[in-house]
Amino acid sequence: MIGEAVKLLLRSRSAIAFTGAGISAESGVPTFRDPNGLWRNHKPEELATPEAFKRNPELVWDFYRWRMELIRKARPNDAHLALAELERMGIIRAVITQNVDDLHREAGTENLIELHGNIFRVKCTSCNYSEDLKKSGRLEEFLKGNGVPKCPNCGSQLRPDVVWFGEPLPKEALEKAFELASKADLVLVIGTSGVVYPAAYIPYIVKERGGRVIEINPKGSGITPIADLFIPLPAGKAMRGILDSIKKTVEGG
Ligand code: BJW
Ligand code: ZN
Repeated sequence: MIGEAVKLLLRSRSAIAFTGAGISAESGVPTFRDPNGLWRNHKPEELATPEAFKRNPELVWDFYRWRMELIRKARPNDAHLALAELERMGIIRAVITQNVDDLHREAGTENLIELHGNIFRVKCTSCNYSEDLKKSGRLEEFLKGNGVPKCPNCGSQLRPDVVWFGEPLPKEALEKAFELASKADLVLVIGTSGVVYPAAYIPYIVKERGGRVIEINPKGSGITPIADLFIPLPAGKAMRGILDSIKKTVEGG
């Protein structure tokens, strides 16, 4: 199976990767819909919708501060690192992620498209203020605070710069993702349940245009029915195997 994936990747000319929460599971970041996932204890409609934020912004901020703390301590795993290496080798063109955890960037992926935002960015609910807390150096200060943070520009409530249910995805990111998908001859789908749209259209677009779909996930997903190759392994293990084998092939030949 790994051998087949390697063959397809080496033959491809415009491969992309499409990732979800499962790629960060081995970094200790909980997924959403697995048995121990985030939605087991928290209802999405109580935390990940604009209505929930209006109703109880304190609760929503408690949830996001807790996740920021957890994600801040996480490190990219072999799967994030392998994708970055495959990009440097010219084998993968871009990583399109649904994740907000910044781990692809930390791993060194350069052409990264974040469809659902980034948990380390905040934006104002009234004006167009936005802040990258890692870049501004205010993450520590921010995490120590409590309650609902206020906009330094206009005093309104700040919110996490992530995409909640019922909200549009960032236009530029979505357009770029669809464009890449429509030109890709292969997509490596890693660790997503493939049930959240419009993101989940990406593998379908690749497939429709005649491209191959390789899926890595210990369990089946909404994408499995269209996968040309399904690798039922954790992301780190599968990607380590793929990268090692590609390196051997490239160096050997
Ligand atoms: C491993 C592993 C290991 C475990 N290795 N793998 C069309 C059809 C139907 C519905 C819709 C549709 N279009 C829109 C909708 C509505 C809605 C939607 O999709 N609903 C469905 C759920 C029914 N979509 C929206 O509302 C979107 N907005 C929108 O459409 O706007 C339209 C609009 C236009 C103009 C004006 C106004 C509106 C927005 C969706 C936003 C999603 N947001 C979240 C939260 C982000 C912030 C945060 O992190 O808090 O995004 S929800 C959550 O789900 C998060 C994820 O990115 C997303 C996907 O989850 P993911 O990554 O797949 O994780 P899991 O947990 O589901 O799966 C993990 C997988 O990993 C599993 O398969 C495991 O087996 C696997 N795994 N260990 C590899 N070691
Ligand atoms: Zn403001």
